Amino acid sequence: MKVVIISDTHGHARNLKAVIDRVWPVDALIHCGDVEGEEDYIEQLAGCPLYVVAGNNDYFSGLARELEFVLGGKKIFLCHGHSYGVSMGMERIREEGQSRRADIVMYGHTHRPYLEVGKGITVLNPGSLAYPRQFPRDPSYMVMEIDSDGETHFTTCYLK
Ligand SMILES: [Mn+2]
Repeated sequence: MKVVIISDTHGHARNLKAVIDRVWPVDALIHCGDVEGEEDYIEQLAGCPLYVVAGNNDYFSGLARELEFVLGGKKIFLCHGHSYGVSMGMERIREEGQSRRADIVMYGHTHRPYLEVGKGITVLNPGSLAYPRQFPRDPSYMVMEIDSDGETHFTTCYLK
């Protein structure tokens, strides 16, 4: 199973076309929030199941703030992360994921890719496809592959 994770497109999801050219077909697309009204456009473009949550800039959106779901036997906790102080550190969001017995926590908000593969839990942020803040400022996304043994592999990818 192959899944692409993106975040913080802020109404400028056009970079998703380049990701689709590179990575598709995939089994699902996950968006960690700050989608700014483009969820239908993104879902049509992707042509696969879309899991998306509201970010702090999705004021009037009817999207869920947090989601829990299972993909490839892995329990995923998806949220934008601003409610768990992710700009200050990963402690609170990691603890929240542990209390929910999640295998993988996915968040956004910081516009910086982050990947922490722990023994019990993995915490990740794909960065922003529209407004990257890490150096160098290349738009980023992540690919998650779950193999037939149930092992997960994560790759952070950049558009240059
Ligand atoms: Mn944002």
